[in-house]
Amino acid sequence: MSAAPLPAELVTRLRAARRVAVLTGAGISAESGVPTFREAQTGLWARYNPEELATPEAFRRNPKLVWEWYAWRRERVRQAEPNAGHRALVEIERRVPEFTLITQNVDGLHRRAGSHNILELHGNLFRAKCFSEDRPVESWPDGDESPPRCPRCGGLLRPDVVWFGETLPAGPLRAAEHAAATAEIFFSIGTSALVYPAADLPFKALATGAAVVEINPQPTPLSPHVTFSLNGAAGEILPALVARVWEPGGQQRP
Ligand code: BJW
Repeated sequence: MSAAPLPAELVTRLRAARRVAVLTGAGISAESGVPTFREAQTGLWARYNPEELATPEAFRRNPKLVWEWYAWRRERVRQAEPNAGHRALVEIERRVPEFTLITQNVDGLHRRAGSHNILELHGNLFRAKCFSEDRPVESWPDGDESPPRCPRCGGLLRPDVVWFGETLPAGPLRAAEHAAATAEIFFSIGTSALVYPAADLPFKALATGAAVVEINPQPTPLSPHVTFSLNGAAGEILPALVARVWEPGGQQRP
């Protein structure tokens, strides 16, 4: 049962919708045991601020530290499984004719859950690229060197993610902006809505007349602007929404 009541108008509009776009952030993976970006880190990493590690300057200063932070995060994600929130988005994609899943997450859990039309705006933890040449590498040696070296030029490898001050991949960003501007319903799920240009997407959707739905247990800077605010965990609210909209017998009594 959902923590928040599901507005009847949202249920009706989602049932009829032909174009839906969804923006996800770290909160959707929280119920898989993956820490969100801005929550306090634990263990070895507790004394570091993630915003100060996710920059090219941090990598230049201390490439080993930054590489090892990402190696630690990769390991945590490897041990995690997609949760009910990820799976509910797979169900929505099956039912809506044009569905775009825009994610800021680098954990790959949407794909592992079975989503198809995914735009990864901030890259992926499981890929690496050369810091000097800015070109992806197919694989890298898991040997003594940290970070490993680029097999082409011998430069340092870095995770293929988008750090602060770097531009987002142009194709996925353009596609995300198009999906936001043409959606009838736009969901912002599990994101603090602080980081641009992703944080601008719900406003692009609002500007073209979409209903914007936020799912988050905490208010964000987007909250005052949304059409429907569902306060609670994505892993509870999304399956309840799918059941209510599409499953016979999933209709809630008023
Ligand atoms: C739950 C839950 C549950 C918990 N269910 N919910 C305009 C204005 C001001 C600044 C800028 C601007 N345009 C650009 C900038 C600069 C900068 C920026 O936005 N800074 C802001 C911080 C102010 N942006 C950039 O630099 C971007 N580049 C760019 O714009 O290039 C051109 C340019 C450059 C310079 C100047 C101007 C233009 C690049 C941004 C790249 C962000 N990269 C990161 C790291 C990726 C790799 C990694 O993971 O290490 O992406 S930062 C980090 O934040 C990560 C995330 O994807 C991103 C968003 O975080 P997210 O997902 O929202 O996570 P949290 O932890 O913040 O929030 C979790 C939420 O979940 C919370 O709200 C919880 O309540 C909720 N939650 N449990 C549902 N169960």
